[in-house]
Amino acid sequence: MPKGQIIKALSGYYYVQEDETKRVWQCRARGVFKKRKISPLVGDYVQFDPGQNEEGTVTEVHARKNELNRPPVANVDQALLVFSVNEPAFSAILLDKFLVHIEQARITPVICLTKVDLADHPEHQYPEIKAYQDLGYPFFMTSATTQNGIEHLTEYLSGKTTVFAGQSGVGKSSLLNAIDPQLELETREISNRLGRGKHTTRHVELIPLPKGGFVADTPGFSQLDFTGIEPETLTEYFIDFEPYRPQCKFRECLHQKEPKCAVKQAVEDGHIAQHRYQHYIQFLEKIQDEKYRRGF
Ligand SMILES: Nc1nc2c(ncn2[C@@H]2O[C@H](COP(=O)(O)OP(=O)(O)OP(=O)(O)O)[C@@H](O)[C@H]2O)c(=O)[nH]1
Ligand SMILES: [Mg+2]
Ligand SMILES: [Zn+2]
Repeated sequence: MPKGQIIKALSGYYYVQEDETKRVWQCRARGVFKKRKISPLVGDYVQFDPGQNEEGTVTEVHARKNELNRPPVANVDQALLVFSVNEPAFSAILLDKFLVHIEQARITPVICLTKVDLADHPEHQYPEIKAYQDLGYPFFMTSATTQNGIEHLTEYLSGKTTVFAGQSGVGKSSLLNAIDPQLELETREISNRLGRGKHTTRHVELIPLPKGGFVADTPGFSQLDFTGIEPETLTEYFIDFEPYRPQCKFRECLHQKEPKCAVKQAVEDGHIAQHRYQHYIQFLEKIQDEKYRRGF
């Protein structure tokens, strides 16, 4: 059986790129996957039976390095969290939710602030932005309109598999078109002309980059929950708490009401941004509430 990678999923079909020939085969998934509750994802390495009549079958999904449900994709090296300065307005709480979500999946986050042409000084308009520049994750500022920062970002993405994630309309597809104009991905202007609704991109697809590597363009979304996160593990997803956590008096410190908490001290001393800590507490309370309602 030939081997390949799923590069697109659309209307019940999986498009598998064969390793050897690079040819793309249109496949269905075998019924056994449904029984075993496995649903193949874009990015999956698979075995497939090319079949007859141009329709193949995915027969086996190989073990994944990592996987995300939102957006649905597997085996990625990093996630580019795309946020626009304006239209839609920058949201620090949404960015923190995305960071937790990506960290939980053990994928490296990269932050990208787009549409910088729409603000004279993004950091003045949204003072929280400064905290993300200093957080320790790679950070980019770009504009698809002026090409600002595109070259730098393109270099950074080369040779890796990167998933683009962010709300609808922040400019994910526009950014990809700026990176490789030959892609001609559909963006909102084009979809308006075609009279389409809210989400311009409607499926997940792995797109090869000119200098190697892939990017996954995805439909935008903003609803994320904290499924699978325990109150005690949330702290691990806040990179800026890391240097202080070991100094908390209690080993299982939630940095909430405990005395002698080094994280709370670091917030007070200005080493951790206030808003980051506030979001942590909001998320923690939400997780605790859920747990309480589930009856522990
Ligand atoms: N001013 C400005 N507008 C931009 C920029 N990038 C994208 N836009 C506009 O923002 C709108 C949305 O862009 P898209 O690229 O379709 O956004 P998307 O994130 O792919 O949206 P979905 O596919 O719905 O998730 C379009 O009208 C773009 O022209 C930019 O750098 N500057
Ligand atoms: Mg899009
Ligand atoms: Zn603490």
